[in-house]
Amino acid sequence: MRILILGGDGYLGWPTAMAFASAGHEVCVMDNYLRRNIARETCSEPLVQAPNLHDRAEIFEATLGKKIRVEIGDCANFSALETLVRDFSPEAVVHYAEQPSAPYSMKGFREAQVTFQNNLGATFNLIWAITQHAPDCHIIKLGTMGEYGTPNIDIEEGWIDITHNGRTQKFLYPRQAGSLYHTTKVLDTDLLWFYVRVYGLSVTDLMQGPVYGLSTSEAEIDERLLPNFHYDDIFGTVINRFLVQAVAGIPLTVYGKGGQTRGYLNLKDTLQCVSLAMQHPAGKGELRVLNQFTEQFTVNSLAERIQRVGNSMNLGVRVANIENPRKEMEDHYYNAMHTGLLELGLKPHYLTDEVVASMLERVIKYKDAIDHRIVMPRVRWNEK
Ligand code: USQ
Repeated sequence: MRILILGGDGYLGWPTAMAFASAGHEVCVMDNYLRRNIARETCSEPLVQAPNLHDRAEIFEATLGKKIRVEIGDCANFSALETLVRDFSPEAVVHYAEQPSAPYSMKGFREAQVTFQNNLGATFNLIWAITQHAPDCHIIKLGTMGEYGTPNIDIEEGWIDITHNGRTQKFLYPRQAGSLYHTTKVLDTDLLWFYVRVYGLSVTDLMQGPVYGLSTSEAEIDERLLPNFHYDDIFGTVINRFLVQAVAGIPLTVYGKGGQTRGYLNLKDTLQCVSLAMQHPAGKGELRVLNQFTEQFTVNSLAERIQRVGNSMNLGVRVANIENPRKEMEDHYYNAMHTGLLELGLKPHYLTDEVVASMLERVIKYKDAIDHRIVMPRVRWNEK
């Protein structure tokens, strides 16, 4: 298949590009280096600096013998995206091209504006480029479990039947996100749903939880192909941060009471999920929503697990409940459905002690590169 990956330089985008190319697909990636620029601007560099996208593609071709076409360009610029869609004529598009950091989006007006314009602009332009030049193309959009927030009822898989005054209809499950970043994903979903109804697009919205992991099978072949592993407060997701903190001797930064519950998944499972969505496309005129995570944890239970495994490796891990920089519930009900991807064939890689130990081992290799200054939270939700 011809697969276009938007945001192909990212933590998820690059491993996805490699996985599809090594499976024999024709892959083109587009990226504007927004994450790299924000990382530089906010001193949030990854643990290991990745080669640029052209170099990554060259290394990949030299080691695996498969090509990945690279386009450096901005999806929020319609003519750049339209030209590529017309020229490449994708059969599927994976849309990761969004500013992915909740803390960055809450830093101030300029950061909120960048997030808003980039994320909504990219999604809007993609919809129009596909409508005009590749109307049969399946759009696989990375949404987030954070769109639902933490409601006091079970979270369904995208849709809910509502009975009101004796009449029943299916609606998108209510969304109430906890950051401007997460809110842009809610708006993306609404845009997609509108254009699915009007133009009969075929869309899968993957509501993904926080991802963890340092490697994928293609990256094992050459270290220069590793995903961008962030542990700072801006781009680092909580498990990745805790792994680095455990190795660096920094007490694990549990925000507030630590009862915040989320659905998590291994990076390897992100690749499986996107591939399963691709193999089983949404129908025409369908917005299919799949909740993409494999296990639910509280932040406290993650910290306890990483502490226990770290201590068995003599790391002397400590845990500290620090003031929560975010506005979020620290103790709440959470029960989210996630059967859709399992029914499509997902075989989860769970967060076992062995998996935690192997991730810690890998971080230990790069211990000297850890920058202690970028670990503690630098952004507060209620400071403007
Ligand atoms: N947390 C801590 N300590 C830390 C970092 C985070 O207690 O040092 C807590 C947060 O307060 C939150 C939970 O851990 O309650 C998860 O935080 P996170 O930073 O791992 O995840 P989040 O900011 O929600 O965003 C990440 C990705 C984002 C993706 C999202 C999925 O950066 O792109 O959309 O995970 S979800 O959270 O399901 O919306």
